[in-house]
Amino acid sequence: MSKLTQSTAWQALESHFEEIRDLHMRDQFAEDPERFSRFSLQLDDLLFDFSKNRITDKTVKLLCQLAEDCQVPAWIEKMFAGDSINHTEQRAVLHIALRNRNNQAIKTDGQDVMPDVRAMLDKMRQFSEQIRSRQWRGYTEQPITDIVNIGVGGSDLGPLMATEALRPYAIHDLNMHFVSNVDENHISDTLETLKPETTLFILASKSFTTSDTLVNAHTARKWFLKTAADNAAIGKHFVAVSNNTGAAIDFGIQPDNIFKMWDWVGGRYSMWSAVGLPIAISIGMDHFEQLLQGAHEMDEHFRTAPLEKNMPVILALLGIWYSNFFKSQAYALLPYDQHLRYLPDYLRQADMESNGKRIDRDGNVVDYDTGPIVFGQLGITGQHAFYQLMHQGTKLIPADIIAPISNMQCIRGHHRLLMANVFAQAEAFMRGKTEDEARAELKAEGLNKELIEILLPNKIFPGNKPTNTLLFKTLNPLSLGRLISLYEHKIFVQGIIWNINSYDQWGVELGKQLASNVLAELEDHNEVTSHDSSTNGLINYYKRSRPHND
Ligand code: G6Q
Repeated sequence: MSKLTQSTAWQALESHFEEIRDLHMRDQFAEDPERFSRFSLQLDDLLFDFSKNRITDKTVKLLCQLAEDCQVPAWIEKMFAGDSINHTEQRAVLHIALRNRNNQAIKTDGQDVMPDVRAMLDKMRQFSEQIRSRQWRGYTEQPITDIVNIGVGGSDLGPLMATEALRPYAIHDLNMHFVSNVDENHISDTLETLKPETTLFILASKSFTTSDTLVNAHTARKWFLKTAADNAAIGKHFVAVSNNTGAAIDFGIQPDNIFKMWDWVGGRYSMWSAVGLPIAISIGMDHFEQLLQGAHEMDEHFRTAPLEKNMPVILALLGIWYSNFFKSQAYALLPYDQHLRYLPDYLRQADMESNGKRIDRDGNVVDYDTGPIVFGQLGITGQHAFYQLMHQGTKLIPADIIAPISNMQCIRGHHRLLMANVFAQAEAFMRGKTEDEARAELKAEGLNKELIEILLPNKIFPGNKPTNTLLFKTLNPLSLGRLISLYEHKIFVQGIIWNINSYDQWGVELGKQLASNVLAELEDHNEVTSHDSSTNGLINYYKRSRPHND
């Protein structure tokens, strides 16, 4: 047995679980009118209601004890102090430095990283302002109208999510595009309507070795040169964000057009760095800095609030409660705002790539569950699709419901109905519908007795399905920054308790390595025999069937 499952705090939680597993939240709410105020936290206008969880005061106390015993506060300090907490890559984890707004030094290996961070922000400001003010001209002296970010995973999902989330702040004569898939349809569909003379490409790749991104980048350059016909024009149309300056220069990017990243920024935590350049161009640097400010405020809260009042800590502990004690396998993210449509994708990567690990920090295989299967979609779309399983299926799926209180558009009738769905769904997940309630409803519909008996079991909802609800005034750079930082730290706390390294990604590296081995075998028409019979069979079928010019 691992240290974690043997610990006093863990075992106390196991016995406590037996005590409360059959409690129904409907009864807990009926017995305690103060439940909402006791189980909710607020940071500025961000309200975190966690009262619709299968918990009591004792649960929260025991979970906080677990966090204490796992030394969460000490680990928070280690992260902020720039220790190499990503031990398998021997790197510090300092996305918090990218949004450090209080000018205090943040050191790693004895070196303050803040001067470099500030220089990067200045460079982003200068560049984004030139593009937005139309001072930056293409090779034919026309201003830029279209920005194409070419990157994948951590170099794509953050800017994609945030530019969409903050669309109302964008200027309308600049169109943002994101190309991540090496499937040629992605780049060719994107380039179809663009003109080389008014297009700017941002090649975002921390390593500058990711083949998907490089293949797309080469295709973009070829497309561009077909019209521009002059390599010198590349300087006005291609910039790079990378830690591998040499490779970016070899590609043909001018040194001045390279925005630096650092080892201590993980891809999926990098939207606060120059990887966020598309965000800065789209919404302007002042708004980008508001995004950083929001994240910084959550960082400060995380660092200073006591465990039981600490939003990321409580969110994390609730996740542990369901994963490890209720043995729930999944976790749903349900935003109720059209502009948050990429949020589930973004947080799915952040969570699953960080905590999808089975080896602990001491090199042992864990004997407990770690990261859940994270999924989600816009709440309204989900309601008409997969909520059925959440309400009446056999699985327990805790969910976070996320919604802004008002929408900028203010078209009468829309936002109220949206919010009505938020409250109604969270309540329905919690209360369910009893047999008596279902019977009364069917009777009220005037159905005959026989039909009522047939329908009745199908109309019962067990309820007792946990949800957190997160509300904030409006979706703006500040509130988005807070929200993303909240989830980043939630993931961190869970990683600490599970004793895993949330900041490496060997599973991703494997994918990069495997594809390049097979790619070499696809170069010719020879029969492949180096794999298992299925892989050989598939490769050979493909080689026989592909068009001759492929
Ligand atoms: C993120 C992951 C991964 C990475 C991409 C792109 O944390 O490591 O999603 O961001 O594989 O890598 P490059 O930026 O190096 O191209």
